[in-house]
Amino acid sequence: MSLLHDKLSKTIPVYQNEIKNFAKTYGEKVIDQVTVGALLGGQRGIKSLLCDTSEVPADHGLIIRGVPILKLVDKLPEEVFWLLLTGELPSADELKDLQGELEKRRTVPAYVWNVLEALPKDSHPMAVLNLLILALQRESVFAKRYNEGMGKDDYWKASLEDALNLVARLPEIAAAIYRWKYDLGPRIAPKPGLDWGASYAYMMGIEDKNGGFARLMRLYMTVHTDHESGNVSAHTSHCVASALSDPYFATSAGLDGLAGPLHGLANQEVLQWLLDVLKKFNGNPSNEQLDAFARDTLGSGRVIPGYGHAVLRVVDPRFTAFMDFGLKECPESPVFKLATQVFHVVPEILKTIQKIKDPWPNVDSISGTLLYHYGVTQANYYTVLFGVSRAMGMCSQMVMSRAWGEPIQRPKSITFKALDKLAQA
Ligand code: HAX
Repeated sequence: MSLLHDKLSKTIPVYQNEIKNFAKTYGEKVIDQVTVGALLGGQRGIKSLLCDTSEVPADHGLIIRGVPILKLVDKLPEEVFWLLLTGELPSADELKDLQGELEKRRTVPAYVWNVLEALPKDSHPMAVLNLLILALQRESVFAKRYNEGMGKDDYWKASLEDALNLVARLPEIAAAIYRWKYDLGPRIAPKPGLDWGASYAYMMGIEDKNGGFARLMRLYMTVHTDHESGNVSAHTSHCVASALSDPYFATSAGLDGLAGPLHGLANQEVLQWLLDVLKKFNGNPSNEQLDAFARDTLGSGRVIPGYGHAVLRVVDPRFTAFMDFGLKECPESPVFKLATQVFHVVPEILKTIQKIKDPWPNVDSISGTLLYHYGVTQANYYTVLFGVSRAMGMCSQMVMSRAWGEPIQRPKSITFKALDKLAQA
């Protein structure tokens, strides 16, 4: 058994008991109300999900298990994975053990490559990623043990097995998608001894003389892991897993949601928007030109991608993490420079539009510019990188939900007629 499994075997029973007793004591306590506005507004802000892996206060941004994300930027993604699951950062021995587990589990079955090769090259990389995760579903330990009659107390253990196996394999799968999709040559096998993020960078085959791309990939994978449970991808995977669909089904479903332009696909949209600006002005524009370009986008009924957020009301700290990285590693990159210029111009415009609640940049407004600098110029791949990292968060949430025994989710829908009646009453 892994040290992670051992640790969770000690902490999870305490967590289970706490929640069971809490439900008994406070089951009838009202904690929120549903207004007609919230119902018609995408259930925005209704407190109706339990998530202990992370939280996102509107005025702070992402906090993972009590640690603000800007305090985690020097950590490896696998350290954050441990933190998400256990509530503590791993010791050196625990980290080594987890890395050993991931290395041991990372071999991708050959049939996955057959599925990849059979797909049309013009498939969106997110469709390919999600299909390959589904292809792996037959490996699910959760599904197998469930069919063998596993008891409820063991659900989290089987989910953890699936989580570890999936997280271990995703970098090789995602790197293979990159090389296949853009005709970059044969797959690159993992190199022993590399950490999880650096290994992903290596398998993509990007030339990385000073290690900058590996550093970016570690940061990228660290900051994208989790964002509490109400966002579309986490919420979806959470809901699917509540039916006891295994982590392969639930992760693939969640990542389908990540592939929407209002969510994770925004990073692809941002890069395209920035390249359009550079093309139109034959290089970096003046602030006045950029202002006019942004107003044109808004005037044509489109959103400015990478700006605004359903929860945040401050600059996304993940944006700050990438901004700091870019200022240190590639301050002269034209596309990165443009993203920093947009940060000075666009919020001033968005602040003047009353309906927009958050005029500030989110993570997607800048992440792609750094990838672009290192040669990952294919914007429609960016959400795959996001997804590989986010799988850690979704899987961690699933382990915790199976641990406390979350029942199948089943909110209630009502007809407009019934809503009208309730509103008039
Ligand atoms: N540009 C133009 N209009 C915007 C806007 C932006 N960046 N952000 C919000 N708005 C508009 C909304 O479209 C909405 O207009 P309508 O009422 O006409 O539909 C209005 O302002 C109110 O929206 P809001 O309450 O401020 O924001 P929402 O919670 O409804 O939506 C979104 C949050 C992130 C979807 C929104 O800000 C947006 O579309 N941003 C651009 C896309 C983007 O960057 N998405 C990534 C978000 C982060 C993420 O999930 N990453 O994975």
